[in-house]
Amino acid sequence: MKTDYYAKRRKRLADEMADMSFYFVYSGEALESSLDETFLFEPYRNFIYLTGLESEKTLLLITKVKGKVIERLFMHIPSEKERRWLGLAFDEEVIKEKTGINNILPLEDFEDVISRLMFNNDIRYMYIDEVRWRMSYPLKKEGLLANELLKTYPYLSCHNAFNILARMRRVKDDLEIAAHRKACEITEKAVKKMLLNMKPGMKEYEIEAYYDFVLKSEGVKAPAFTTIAASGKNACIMHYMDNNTLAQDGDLILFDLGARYEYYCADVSRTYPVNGHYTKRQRDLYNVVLKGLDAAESLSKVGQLKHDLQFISKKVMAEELKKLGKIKELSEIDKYYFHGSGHYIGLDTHDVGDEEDVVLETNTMFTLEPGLYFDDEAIGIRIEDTILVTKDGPEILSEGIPKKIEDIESFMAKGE
Ligand SMILES: [Mn+2]
Repeated sequence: MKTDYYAKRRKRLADEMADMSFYFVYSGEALESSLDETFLFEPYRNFIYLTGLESEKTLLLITKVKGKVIERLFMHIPSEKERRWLGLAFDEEVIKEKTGINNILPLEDFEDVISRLMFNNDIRYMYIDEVRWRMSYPLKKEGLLANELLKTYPYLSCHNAFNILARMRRVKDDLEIAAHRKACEITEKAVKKMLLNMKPGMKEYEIEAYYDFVLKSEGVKAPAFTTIAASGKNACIMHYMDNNTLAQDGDLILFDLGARYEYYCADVSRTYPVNGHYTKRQRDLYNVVLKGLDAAESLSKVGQLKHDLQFISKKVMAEELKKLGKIKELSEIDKYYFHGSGHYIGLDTHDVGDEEDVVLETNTMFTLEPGLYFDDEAIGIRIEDTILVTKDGPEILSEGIPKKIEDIESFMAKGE
């Protein structure tokens, strides 16, 4: 049962908590976009990881007192008006069943529960859970609450549990792997739809629309990240997202995209010929990148230093470019290859858990994405796969998305 996975994750967290402590995490709220509109609500990923719940304005509190662990959810109970206008539902039994948490309380009760907890017990540690990408970002609910609690209980010792969760999230359980597979399957279906409909003279966004259509049809509310559809020289701009240029006959087009399923992200890049056929030159350069990717993928095994995989791709690509006469010295590859290759993937596209000197473990998932960018030839090529490390070696979850030149050309020849 799904619920068991969430319960197990919470237990692992509680096991890492010191005795006489409490932990809390907030689900978040939809952010204002303009006037009365809000952005799509994105639950805080550690919250959804521990509960499976997508509800806004919800706090999970885990207390550990004399070894006894109690879990509580504090939820915003929708008013009549909210039920009418937003259809916000609140069914305690459904929430209990979904999360495996039996104590469901109104959000306003959080203060009372903490007051009693602090008064009745010698609580020493407070764990908050706050993701902090930049020091300058405003404090989130967890940080604000922690500041308030520290003013009231200055003898509490406060810790951020974010990295405990990050290490947990690095190794995926079966529920997560299944969701990832699904995200990759949808991505595959969507890319194939695009390939069968792409023609010279279409705008990049027209091509992208075929991909979006499949995502929507599969119930994907939002992709894992903004799609890059970059034809010709646009492919040499790393984060080109305008996608409004005419894709010309003879151009290559670079896609970097991924569907999201139950918040699990796929991340795949492919570089295809707009007209269905690579020129000799495009073919040669494409195969340089593909060889770079293959070399790193074949070494994606348990115990491999993850950070080193990018250098393996780079070395192979440099040798191949030298063979083609594009460079004379191997070091000249830096002119054409200048980004890192690969990141963990999970509830976030660039997922957590990427510490120094970390080696690949069974059930870790990551991407490899070598690329070469030739401004002088208006050619940018990146090929990226989503990879699962199994005990028997790498499993490429995006393998079904055409990647070899002969497969691409024969697939595109089918047309729709
Ligand atoms: Mn990526």
